[in-house]
Amino acid sequence: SDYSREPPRHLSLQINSKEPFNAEPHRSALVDSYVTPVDSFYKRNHGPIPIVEDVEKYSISIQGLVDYPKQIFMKDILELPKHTVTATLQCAGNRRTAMSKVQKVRGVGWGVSAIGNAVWAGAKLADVLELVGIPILTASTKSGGKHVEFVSIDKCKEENGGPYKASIPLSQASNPDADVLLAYEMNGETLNRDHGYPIRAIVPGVIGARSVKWLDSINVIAEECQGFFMQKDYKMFPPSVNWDNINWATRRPQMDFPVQSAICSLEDVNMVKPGKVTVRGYAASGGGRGIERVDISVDGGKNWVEASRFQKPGIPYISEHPSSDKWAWVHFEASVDISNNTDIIAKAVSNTNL
Ligand code: MTE
Ligand code: MO
Repeated sequence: SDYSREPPRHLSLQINSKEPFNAEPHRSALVDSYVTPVDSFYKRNHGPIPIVEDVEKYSISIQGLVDYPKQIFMKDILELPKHTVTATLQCAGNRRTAMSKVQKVRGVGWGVSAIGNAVWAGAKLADVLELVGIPILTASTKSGGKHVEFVSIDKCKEENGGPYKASIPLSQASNPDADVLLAYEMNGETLNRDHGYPIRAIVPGVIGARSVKWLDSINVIAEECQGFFMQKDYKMFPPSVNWDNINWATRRPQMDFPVQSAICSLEDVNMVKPGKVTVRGYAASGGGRGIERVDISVDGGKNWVEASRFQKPGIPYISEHPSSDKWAWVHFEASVDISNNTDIIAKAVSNTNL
Protein backbone atom coordinates (compact mmCIF):
# COMPACT_ATOMS: atom_id res chain seq x y z
CA SER A 1 0.00 0.00 0.00
CA ASP A 2 1.10 3.52 -0.75
CA TYR A 3 1.21 5.90 2.18
CA SER A 4 3.48 8.42 0.46
CA ARG A 5 0.71 10.95 -0.25
CA GLU A 6 -1.14 11.22 3.03
CA PRO A 7 -2.68 14.61 3.86
CA PRO A 8 -1.17 16.86 6.56
CA ARG A 9 -2.64 16.36 10.05
CA HIS A 10 -2.71 18.44 13.18
CA LEU A 11 0.10 17.73 15.63
CA SER A 12 -2.22 17.65 18.64
CA LEU A 13 -3.74 14.32 17.58
CA GLN A 14 -2.69 11.20 19.41
CA ILE A 15 -1.75 8.62 16.79
CA ASN A 16 -3.00 5.10 17.53
CA SER A 17 -1.78 3.68 14.23
CA LYS A 18 0.27 5.44 11.56
CA GLU A 19 -0.44 3.29 8.48
CA PRO A 20 -3.41 3.23 8.14
CA PHE A 21 -3.75 6.56 9.92
CA ASN A 22 -5.87 6.32 13.07
CA ALA A 23 -5.80 9.18 15.53
CA GLU A 24 -7.88 10.90 18.18
CA PRO A 25 -7.72 14.24 19.98
CA HIS A 26 -7.02 14.68 23.65
CA ARG A 27 -10.25 14.19 25.59
CA SER A 28 -10.23 17.80 26.80
CA ALA A 29 -10.64 18.97 23.17
CA LEU A 30 -14.04 17.27 23.02
CA VAL A 31 -15.52 19.64 25.61
CA ASP A 32 -13.92 22.79 24.22
CA SER A 33 -16.73 23.22 21.70
CA TYR A 34 -20.07 21.70 20.75
CA VAL A 35 -18.94 21.33 17.15
CA THR A 36 -15.61 19.52 16.97
CA PRO A 37 -13.12 21.35 14.70
CA VAL A 38 -12.02 19.29 11.69
CA ASP A 39 -8.38 19.34 12.88
CA SER A 40 -9.25 17.66 16.17
CA PHE A 41 -11.90 15.29 14.80
CA TYR A 42 -10.85 11.63 15.13
CA LYS A 43 -9.62 9.96 11.97
CA ARG A 44 -10.33 6.30 11.33
CA ASN A 45 -8.99 4.67 8.19
CA HIS A 46 -8.33 1.15 6.92
CA GLY A 47 -5.94 2.02 4.10
CA PRO A 48 -4.16 4.92 2.41
CA ILE A 49 -6.22 8.08 1.86
CA PRO A 50 -7.40 8.05 -1.78
CA ILE A 51 -6.64 10.95 -4.10
CA VAL A 52 -9.34 12.39 -6.33
CA GLU A 53 -7.52 14.76 -8.68
CA ASP A 54 -10.35 15.92 -10.89
CA VAL A 55 -13.60 16.40 -9.03
CA GLU A 56 -15.47 17.22 -12.27
CA LYS A 57 -14.75 13.73 -13.57
CA TYR A 58 -15.58 12.12 -10.21
CA SER A 59 -18.85 10.19 -10.22
CA ILE A 60 -20.84 7.70 -8.16
CA SER A 61 -22.59 4.79 -9.89
CA ILE A 62 -25.99 3.99 -8.48
CA GLN A 63 -26.84 0.52 -9.60
CA GLY A 64 -28.16 -2.90 -8.66
CA LEU A 65 -31.83 -3.68 -8.12
CA VAL A 66 -33.10 -0.34 -9.42
CA ASP A 67 -35.20 0.62 -12.44
CA TYR A 68 -32.94 3.41 -13.71
CA PRO A 69 -29.27 2.86 -12.84
CA LYS A 70 -27.36 6.11 -13.12
CA GLN A 71 -23.92 7.57 -12.83
CA ILE A 72 -24.13 10.81 -10.88
CA PHE A 73 -21.53 13.56 -10.97
CA MET A 74 -20.68 16.24 -8.46
CA LYS A 75 -22.86 18.74 -10.34
CA ASP A 76 -25.88 16.38 -10.09
CA ILE A 77 -25.42 16.17 -6.33
CA LEU A 78 -24.98 19.93 -6.02
CA GLU A 79 -28.23 20.47 -7.94
CA LEU A 80 -30.22 18.60 -5.28
CA PRO A 81 -31.43 20.52 -2.21
CA LYS A 82 -28.58 21.04 0.28
CA HIS A 83 -29.30 19.72 3.76
CA THR A 84 -27.32 20.49 6.88
CA VAL A 85 -27.30 17.96 9.72
CA THR A 86 -25.43 18.26 13.00
CA ALA A 87 -24.51 14.69 13.81
CA THR A 88 -22.13 12.93 16.16
CA LEU A 89 -19.98 10.30 14.53
CA GLN A 90 -18.65 7.61 16.84
CA CYS A 91 -16.42 4.67 16.03
CA ALA A 92 -17.69 1.34 17.36
CA GLY A 93 -14.18 0.93 18.77
CA ASN A 94 -14.38 4.06 20.92
CA ARG A 95 -12.98 3.21 24.41
CA ARG A 96 -11.60 -0.11 23.27
CA THR A 97 -8.46 0.44 25.37
CA ALA A 98 -10.61 0.51 28.52
CA MET A 99 -12.51 -2.60 27.38
CA SER A 100 -9.24 -4.45 26.97
CA LYS A 101 -8.47 -3.86 30.66
CA VAL A 102 -11.39 -6.18 31.43
CA GLN A 103 -10.83 -8.66 28.63
CA LYS A 104 -8.46 -8.35 25.68
CA VAL A 105 -10.23 -6.97 22.61
CA ARG A 106 -8.70 -7.06 19.12
CA GLY A 107 -8.41 -3.99 16.95
CA VAL A 108 -6.91 -0.51 17.10
CA GLY A 109 -6.83 0.83 20.67
CA TRP A 110 -8.90 3.97 21.28
CA GLY A 111 -9.27 6.20 24.30
CA VAL A 112 -12.53 8.11 24.82
CA SER A 113 -12.10 10.35 21.77
CA ALA A 114 -13.03 8.21 18.76
CA ILE A 115 -16.08 10.46 18.61
CA GLY A 116 -16.83 13.95 17.35
CA ASN A 117 -19.72 16.21 16.50
CA ALA A 118 -19.79 17.96 13.13
CA VAL A 119 -22.10 19.97 10.93
CA TRP A 120 -22.38 17.90 7.75
CA ALA A 121 -23.91 19.24 4.56
CA GLY A 122 -24.86 17.48 1.37
CA ALA A 123 -27.72 15.90 -0.53
CA LYS A 124 -30.13 13.56 1.20
CA LEU A 125 -29.65 9.99 0.07
CA ALA A 126 -33.47 9.76 -0.18
CA ASP A 127 -33.35 12.48 -2.88
CA VAL A 128 -30.49 10.74 -4.69
CA LEU A 129 -32.39 7.44 -4.70
CA GLU A 130 -35.37 9.19 -6.31
CA LEU A 131 -33.09 9.89 -9.29
CA VAL A 132 -32.90 6.13 -9.93
CA GLY A 133 -36.63 5.65 -9.51
CA ILE A 134 -36.86 4.73 -5.82
CA PRO A 135 -39.65 6.71 -4.13
CA ILE A 136 -39.20 7.92 -0.55
CA LEU A 137 -40.03 5.41 2.21
CA THR A 138 -39.35 2.32 0.10
CA ALA A 139 -38.58 -0.89 2.01
CA SER A 140 -38.16 -3.05 -1.07
CA THR A 141 -37.77 -2.27 -4.78
CA LYS A 142 -39.81 -4.19 -7.38
CA SER A 143 -36.75 -6.27 -8.15
CA GLY A 144 -36.23 -7.13 -4.47
CA GLY A 145 -33.68 -4.53 -3.35
CA LYS A 146 -33.80 -4.14 0.43
CA HIS A 147 -30.36 -2.77 1.34
CA VAL A 148 -28.19 0.07 0.14
CA GLU A 149 -24.50 -0.71 -0.06
CA PHE A 150 -21.87 2.02 -0.06
CA VAL A 151 -18.61 1.10 -1.81
CA SER A 152 -15.51 3.24 -1.52
CA ILE A 153 -12.56 3.87 -3.81
CA ASP A 154 -10.03 3.09 -1.06
CA LYS A 155 -8.18 -0.20 -0.67
CA CYS A 156 -7.86 -2.11 2.56
CA LYS A 157 -6.14 -5.31 3.62
CA GLU A 158 -9.24 -6.68 5.39
CA GLU A 159 -10.90 -6.81 1.94
CA ASN A 160 -7.73 -8.31 0.40
CA GLY A 161 -6.89 -5.04 -1.30
CA GLY A 162 -10.49 -4.34 -2.29
CA PRO A 163 -12.57 -1.35 -1.27
CA TYR A 164 -14.13 -0.63 2.11
CA LYS A 165 -17.90 -1.19 2.03
CA ALA A 166 -20.98 -1.34 4.25
CA SER A 167 -24.75 -1.24 3.90
CA ILE A 168 -27.84 0.16 5.59
CA PRO A 169 -31.48 -0.90 5.12
CA LEU A 170 -33.24 0.69 2.11
CA SER A 171 -36.08 1.79 4.41
CA GLN A 172 -33.59 3.99 6.29
CA ALA A 173 -31.77 5.16 3.16
CA SER A 174 -35.03 6.28 1.50
CA ASN A 175 -36.46 7.91 4.64
CA PRO A 176 -35.88 11.69 4.52
CA ASP A 177 -36.33 11.85 8.31
CA ALA A 178 -33.37 9.50 8.84
CA ASP A 179 -31.20 12.36 7.47
CA VAL A 180 -28.77 10.05 5.67
CA LEU A 181 -26.53 12.32 3.61
CA LEU A 182 -24.13 12.16 0.74
CA ALA A 183 -22.02 14.83 2.37
CA TYR A 184 -19.58 17.18 0.64
CA GLU A 185 -19.09 19.65 3.52
CA MET A 186 -17.95 19.31 7.12
CA ASN A 187 -18.28 22.32 9.44
CA GLY A 188 -18.98 24.63 6.53
CA GLU A 189 -15.86 23.68 4.59
CA THR A 190 -15.31 21.32 1.69
CA LEU A 191 -14.85 17.84 3.14
CA ASN A 192 -11.11 17.21 3.43
CA ARG A 193 -9.31 14.10 2.18
CA ASP A 194 -9.12 12.42 5.59
CA HIS A 195 -12.87 12.68 6.07
CA GLY A 196 -13.97 11.47 2.64
CA TYR A 197 -13.34 14.05 -0.10
CA PRO A 198 -15.18 14.50 -2.37
CA ILE A 199 -18.26 12.62 -1.08
CA ARG A 200 -18.99 10.38 1.89
CA ALA A 201 -22.10 8.87 3.39
CA ILE A 202 -23.23 10.18 6.77
CA VAL A 203 -25.59 7.83 8.57
CA PRO A 204 -26.66 9.69 11.73
CA GLY A 205 -27.07 7.70 14.94
CA VAL A 206 -25.27 4.66 13.54
CA ILE A 207 -21.71 3.45 14.27
CA GLY A 208 -19.16 5.35 12.19
CA ALA A 209 -18.28 2.24 10.20
CA ARG A 210 -21.43 2.66 8.07
CA SER A 211 -20.60 6.26 7.09
CA VAL A 212 -18.48 5.19 4.14
CA LYS A 213 -15.95 7.75 2.89
CA TRP A 214 -14.78 8.42 -0.71
CA LEU A 215 -17.86 6.90 -2.35
CA ASP A 216 -17.41 5.07 -5.64
CA SER A 217 -20.74 3.30 -6.03
CA ILE A 218 -24.05 2.77 -4.29
CA ASN A 219 -25.58 -0.65 -4.87
CA VAL A 220 -29.18 -1.54 -4.15
CA ILE A 221 -28.99 -5.18 -3.10
CA ALA A 222 -31.26 -7.92 -1.74
CA GLU A 223 -29.18 -9.03 1.27
CA GLU A 224 -27.09 -6.82 3.53
CA CYS A 225 -23.50 -6.20 2.41
CA GLN A 226 -21.34 -9.31 2.76
CA GLY A 227 -18.12 -7.35 3.21
CA PHE A 228 -15.66 -7.86 6.06
CA PHE A 229 -16.77 -4.79 8.01
CA MET A 230 -20.40 -5.94 8.07
CA GLN A 231 -19.87 -9.66 8.63
CA LYS A 232 -16.46 -10.16 10.30
CA ASP A 233 -16.09 -7.09 12.44
CA TYR A 234 -18.27 -4.62 14.38
CA LYS A 235 -20.40 -7.31 16.01
CA MET A 236 -20.95 -7.81 19.74
CA PHE A 237 -20.46 -11.18 21.41
CA PRO A 238 -20.86 -12.37 24.99
CA PRO A 239 -17.67 -12.83 27.08
CA SER A 240 -17.72 -16.61 26.54
CA VAL A 241 -16.92 -16.12 22.87
CA ASN A 242 -13.25 -15.81 21.90
CA TRP A 243 -11.23 -15.87 18.67
CA ASP A 244 -11.09 -19.68 18.69
CA ASN A 245 -14.80 -20.40 19.00
CA ILE A 246 -16.34 -17.36 17.29
CA ASN A 247 -19.21 -17.99 14.90
CA TRP A 248 -19.73 -14.65 13.18
CA ALA A 249 -23.05 -15.63 11.61
CA THR A 250 -24.75 -15.81 15.01
CA ARG A 251 -24.83 -12.01 15.42
CA ARG A 252 -26.25 -9.10 13.42
CA PRO A 253 -23.95 -6.25 12.40
CA GLN A 254 -23.95 -3.34 14.86
CA MET A 255 -25.96 -0.40 13.55
CA ASP A 256 -27.28 2.21 16.06
CA PHE A 257 -24.58 2.91 18.63
CA PRO A 258 -25.48 2.41 22.29
CA VAL A 259 -25.69 5.18 24.88
CA GLN A 260 -22.25 6.47 25.81
CA SER A 261 -20.78 9.03 28.18
CA ALA A 262 -17.28 10.03 29.21
CA ILE A 263 -15.70 12.56 31.52
CA CYS A 264 -13.38 14.80 29.51
CA SER A 265 -12.31 17.49 31.97
CA LEU A 266 -10.31 15.02 34.07
CA GLU A 267 -7.95 12.22 33.17
CA ASP A 268 -8.61 8.63 34.22
CA VAL A 269 -6.27 9.23 37.12
CA ASN A 270 -5.89 12.83 38.19
CA MET A 271 -4.45 14.79 41.09
CA VAL A 272 -6.90 17.45 42.19
CA LYS A 273 -7.18 19.36 45.44
CA PRO A 274 -10.12 18.27 47.63
CA GLY A 275 -13.01 20.73 47.29
CA LYS A 276 -15.23 21.92 44.45
CA VAL A 277 -14.46 20.41 41.06
CA THR A 278 -16.32 20.95 37.81
CA VAL A 279 -16.83 17.70 35.95
CA ARG A 280 -17.49 18.03 32.22
CA GLY A 281 -17.89 15.53 29.43
CA TYR A 282 -20.01 14.28 26.56
CA ALA A 283 -23.00 11.94 26.33
CA ALA A 284 -24.44 10.55 23.12
CA SER A 285 -26.97 7.98 22.08
CA GLY A 286 -27.51 6.26 18.74
CA GLY A 287 -30.70 6.01 16.72
CA GLY A 288 -31.69 9.62 17.39
CA ARG A 289 -32.52 8.77 20.98
CA GLY A 290 -31.74 11.82 23.02
CA ILE A 291 -30.01 11.98 26.39
CA GLU A 292 -32.61 11.94 29.12
CA ARG A 293 -30.24 12.40 32.04
CA VAL A 294 -26.59 12.39 33.03
CA ASP A 295 -25.75 11.46 36.62
CA ILE A 296 -22.45 11.95 38.43
CA SER A 297 -21.18 10.05 41.44
CA VAL A 298 -18.15 11.10 43.46
CA ASP A 299 -18.20 8.09 45.77
CA GLY A 300 -17.71 5.28 43.30
CA GLY A 301 -21.43 4.88 42.54
CA LYS A 302 -23.15 5.02 45.93
CA ASN A 303 -24.73 8.48 45.54
CA TRP A 304 -25.57 10.37 42.38
CA VAL A 305 -26.29 13.97 41.43
CA GLU A 306 -27.75 15.12 38.15
CA ALA A 307 -25.50 17.06 35.77
CA SER A 308 -26.80 19.86 33.56
CA ARG A 309 -26.92 19.11 29.84
CA PHE A 310 -26.53 21.45 26.89
CA GLN A 311 -25.75 21.53 23.21
CA LYS A 312 -25.56 25.25 22.49
CA PRO A 313 -23.65 27.06 25.27
CA GLY A 314 -25.90 28.37 28.02
CA ILE A 315 -29.12 26.85 26.64
CA PRO A 316 -30.38 23.90 28.69
CA TYR A 317 -30.91 20.82 26.56
CA ILE A 318 -34.24 19.06 26.46
CA SER A 319 -34.29 15.65 24.84
CA GLU A 320 -36.83 15.44 21.98
CA HIS A 321 -37.35 19.22 21.95
CA PRO A 322 -37.48 20.70 18.43
CA SER A 323 -34.62 23.03 19.35
CA SER A 324 -32.32 20.08 20.15
CA ASP A 325 -30.09 18.49 17.54
CA LYS A 326 -31.52 15.00 17.43
CA TRP A 327 -28.41 13.26 16.10
CA ALA A 328 -25.88 15.15 18.20
CA TRP A 329 -24.18 14.62 21.51
CA VAL A 330 -24.78 16.73 24.60
CA HIS A 331 -22.17 18.18 26.88
CA PHE A 332 -22.74 17.74 30.58
CA GLU A 333 -21.43 19.67 33.54
CA ALA A 334 -21.70 19.26 37.30
CA SER A 335 -20.00 20.98 40.16
CA VAL A 336 -19.15 18.43 42.81
CA ASP A 337 -17.39 18.34 46.16
CA ILE A 338 -14.61 15.83 46.33
CA SER A 339 -12.64 14.56 49.26
CA ASN A 340 -9.47 12.46 49.11
CA ASN A 341 -9.04 9.43 46.84
CA THR A 342 -12.32 8.91 45.10
CA ASP A 343 -13.82 7.49 41.94
CA ILE A 344 -15.83 9.96 39.88
CA ILE A 345 -18.32 8.26 37.58
CA ALA A 346 -20.60 9.65 34.86
CA LYS A 347 -23.63 7.72 33.67
CA ALA A 348 -25.94 8.75 30.83
CA VAL A 349 -29.50 7.56 30.31
CA SER A 350 -30.92 7.62 26.79
CA ASN A 351 -34.48 8.44 25.87
CA THR A 352 -36.16 5.27 24.68
CA ASN A 353 -39.66 6.74 24.56
CA LEU A 354 -39.64 7.16 20.80
N1 MTE B 1 -14.91 4.61 4.79
C1 MTE B 1 -13.90 4.13 4.06
N2 MTE B 1 -14.00 4.21 2.73
N3 MTE B 1 -12.81 3.56 4.61
C2 MTE B 1 -12.69 3.45 5.98
O1 MTE B 1 -11.67 2.94 6.47
N4 MTE B 1 -13.74 3.83 8.17
C3 MTE B 1 -15.05 3.86 8.81
C4 MTE B 1 -15.91 4.99 8.29
N5 MTE B 1 -15.87 5.05 6.85
C5 MTE B 1 -13.75 3.92 6.80
C6 MTE B 1 -14.84 4.54 6.15
C7 MTE B 1 -15.02 3.92 10.26
S1 MTE B 1 -14.73 2.47 11.09
C8 MTE B 1 -15.32 5.08 10.94
S2 MTE B 1 -15.44 5.09 12.61
C9 MTE B 1 -15.55 6.35 10.21
O2 MTE B 1 -15.43 6.21 8.81
C10 MTE B 1 -14.55 7.40 10.66
O3 MTE B 1 -14.76 8.61 9.99
P1 MTE B 1 -13.73 9.80 10.16
O4 MTE B 1 -12.37 9.31 9.82
O5 MTE B 1 -14.24 10.87 9.25
O6 MTE B 1 -13.79 10.22 11.60
MO1 MO C 1 -15.06 2.82 13.30
